Amino acid sequence: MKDSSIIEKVLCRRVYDSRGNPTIEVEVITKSGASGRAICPSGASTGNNEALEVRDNDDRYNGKDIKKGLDLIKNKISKLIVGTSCEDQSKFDKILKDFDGSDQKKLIGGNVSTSLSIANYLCASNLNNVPAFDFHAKSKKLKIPNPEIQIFGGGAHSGNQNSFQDFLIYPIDNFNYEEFLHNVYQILNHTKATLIKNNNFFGYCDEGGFFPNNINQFDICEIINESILKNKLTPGKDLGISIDVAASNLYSEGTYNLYNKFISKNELSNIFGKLIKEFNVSLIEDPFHDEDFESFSSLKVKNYGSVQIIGDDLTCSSSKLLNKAIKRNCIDGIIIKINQCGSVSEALETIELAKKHNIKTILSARSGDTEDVFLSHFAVAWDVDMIKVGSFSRSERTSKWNELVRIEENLK
Ligand code: 2PG
Ligand code: MG
Repeated sequence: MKDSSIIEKVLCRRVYDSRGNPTIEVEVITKSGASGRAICPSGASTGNNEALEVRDNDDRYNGKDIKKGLDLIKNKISKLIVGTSCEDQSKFDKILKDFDGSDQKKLIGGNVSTSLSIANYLCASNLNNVPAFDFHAKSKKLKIPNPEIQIFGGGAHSGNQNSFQDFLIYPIDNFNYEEFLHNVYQILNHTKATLIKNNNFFGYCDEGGFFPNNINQFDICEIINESILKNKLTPGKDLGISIDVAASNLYSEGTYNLYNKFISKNELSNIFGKLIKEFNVSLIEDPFHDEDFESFSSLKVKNYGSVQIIGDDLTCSSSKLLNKAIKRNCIDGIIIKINQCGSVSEALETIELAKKHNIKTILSARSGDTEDVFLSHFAVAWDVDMIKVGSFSRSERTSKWNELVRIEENLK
């Protein structure tokens, strides 16, 4: 172990996410003065099996304060970490995992372990003077992953409206990043003009996409398709529409509440069929609630054309759940959120398993995110297929798109 890599100090503090909720920032500092800093993001539509957040549940910040987490880091965890090498990420993450001892980071919280784990990873990359996008890179030919960008929000990101959660666009094939961003800009602005013309512009959801007021999934996709066409591109050929149903939020006791109408999983499945056949939807994330592996699998088998089924709440970035989904032939792709599993090592394990089985990997931000840009770096270094960070507005989103602009300059 290099002496310079030995961790000397761990600092932590309360900072705030894009919803103004308190969250944890950690700094890991080595003897030689190298450091790494990371802020943990936070989800609103969380999967049942994801790592739990440690929150104070007292009268500050509506119970959402994270002082307990900060105390844990200061009084217990830093003692276990100081003196180890920041270059041994698996050992670092194992210390956290063993200290916690549960499946869902019940004791230390996914928010504590994620901020520590990422800060350590960035510390090692800084120590080695290698930018994070190139640190332990998984491919010799680094590239910008295929971006999916949100146009409309909904669901838990719109005050728990009973609608689908995300409507996004992505380039179907080879793409030029700058050109794609320009197209997104045009499409967003055309969409906004349409909403204003129809007296239906009601602001934005948590991730910066338009708020869907009295328009259903078909209306929304129609507006997006029109905006794509207006921009002289062909929906389904140049740009695809991807949706995140986040169906667990709509589900209760055997039915799905879509715009206050209670429908069965078969009726929901028929809606997907129509969206795929008539509205150019080609990626569907979490079409059913997160315990219903069977319906994921039958939708995948039915296929309705060439749609790809993506697991998010279903798989919670866990290699165990991914294995289950692979065995049952449930998904074509998986969302990876580091704080769903709680560490870099666990996220990487899931990504590797997905790649081995030809499952598309999509690295994703959370709806409560921050100015931090590690995600853009990891998406390139870990050679994932796609990146999803929300809309093309709000700085916690554009910070990541902008960082990819900077990274791209270094890939040429
Ligand atoms: C999702 C994410 C991001 P949240 O479900 O994919 O859109 O939302 O962070 O609220 O889980
Ligand atoms: Mg999702």
